[in-house]
Amino acid sequence: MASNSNNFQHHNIYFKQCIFTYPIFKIGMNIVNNFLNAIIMKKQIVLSLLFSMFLVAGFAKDKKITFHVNGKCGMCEERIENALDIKGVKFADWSVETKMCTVKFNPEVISEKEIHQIIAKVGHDTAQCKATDKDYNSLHHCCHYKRE
Ligand SMILES: [Cu+2]
Repeated sequence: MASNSNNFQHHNIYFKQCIFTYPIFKIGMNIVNNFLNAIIMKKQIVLSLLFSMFLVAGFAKDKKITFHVNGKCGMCEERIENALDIKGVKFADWSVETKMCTVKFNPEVISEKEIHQIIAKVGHDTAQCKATDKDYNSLHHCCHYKRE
């Protein structure tokens, strides 16, 4: 009998502890859960923001233009295309036959005017920007195209 009542007392103490600690434990778990959920939500928001930024960067910005650039030979082609191998320009092609230059670029990084100036700086007159005599004269003699 004595051991039985002892057992009961033990249970009673344990039960009382449970009643006390369980709500605290539950509140604690809720806080931890909310905290973890907040972190997961934040991660999802950051990931979707990054993803939409990638989409905008990849598709919305490029502009394609085609304009006349004076020149003569394959060396001119190399010179013009190399000059446009810069930040903001995605694609550049100049044709010896047609003298037309096609450029695909990001207008937020480089302007159309700057593209014309860059080509003029290496000695080639463009539809919008004439090379200086000094820059024209420093071209290889094979490349001295007829100026308009
Ligand atoms: Cu040339």
